Amino acid sequence: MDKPILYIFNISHYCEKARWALDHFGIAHQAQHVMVGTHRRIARKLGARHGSVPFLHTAGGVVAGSSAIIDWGESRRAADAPSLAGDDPQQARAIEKRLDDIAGVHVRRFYYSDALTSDPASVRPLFSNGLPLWQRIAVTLAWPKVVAMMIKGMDLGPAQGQESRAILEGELAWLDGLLADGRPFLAGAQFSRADITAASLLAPLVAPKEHPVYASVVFPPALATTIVAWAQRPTMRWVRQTYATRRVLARMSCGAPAPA
Ligand SMILES: N[C@@H](CCC(=O)N[C@@H](CS)C(=O)NCC(=O)O)C(=O)O
Repeated sequence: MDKPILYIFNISHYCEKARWALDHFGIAHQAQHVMVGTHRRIARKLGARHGSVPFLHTAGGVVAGSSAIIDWGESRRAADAPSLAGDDPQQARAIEKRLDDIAGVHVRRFYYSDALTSDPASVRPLFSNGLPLWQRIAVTLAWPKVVAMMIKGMDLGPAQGQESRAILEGELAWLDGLLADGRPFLAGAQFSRADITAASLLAPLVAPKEHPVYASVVFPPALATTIVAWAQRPTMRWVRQTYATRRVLARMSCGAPAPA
């Protein structure tokens, strides 16, 4: 195989985390936007133990999950690409895990609770852009079913959206607290996997212009209002700054920007 294939949903912030890490490591890869509904079958066929995106098809097998993809990339990074382990690897992993388990889940639930109940059609292009024509048609035809499954599967709705927003307030207060001493990185003195995780998973609340997808997304009303209300929080400033300084460089180092 020529290059590893990273299977993604363009909209997914966990996929952005994996894509950013591979770019940072200077590992050439093909980002393959996969049709919702087929992703689990493809993952199973490749031998993944679970079917969520992102998963990476490599010559040596499949690597599933953003965290495992970072681990895989660590030992294959380009000679001039710095490690993402951080100078306090335990702390970097602990921060990453908390972000994966809480902020990542609730950013997604907050966004979809608003978008899929107020204007589901606005989300569809994010799942169909970049797919071959027949798959775009299939996504369009299946969209009402997909929306119903997402609402059930992620427990979405106005009250749930507000609950997720409140949980995010707590997580942002924690991150604002970490950043209060003016540190440039979340864990120790080096840019690490904790930073890529925080910036990617919070990017839907910031829409940084360097993001390969969100810069052109129209956000639903509650999210748009929240983006403005939270824009000057230390964490959001930090996400913008991290994208501006680190994401562009990472994409250049890989030499092949991911498709939007
Ligand atoms: N902790 C996982 C989370 C992955 C995840 O939740 N992926 C979502 C997209 S944001 C997904 O594939 N959902 C559809 C599914 O699980 O079938 C990671 O970091 O990779």
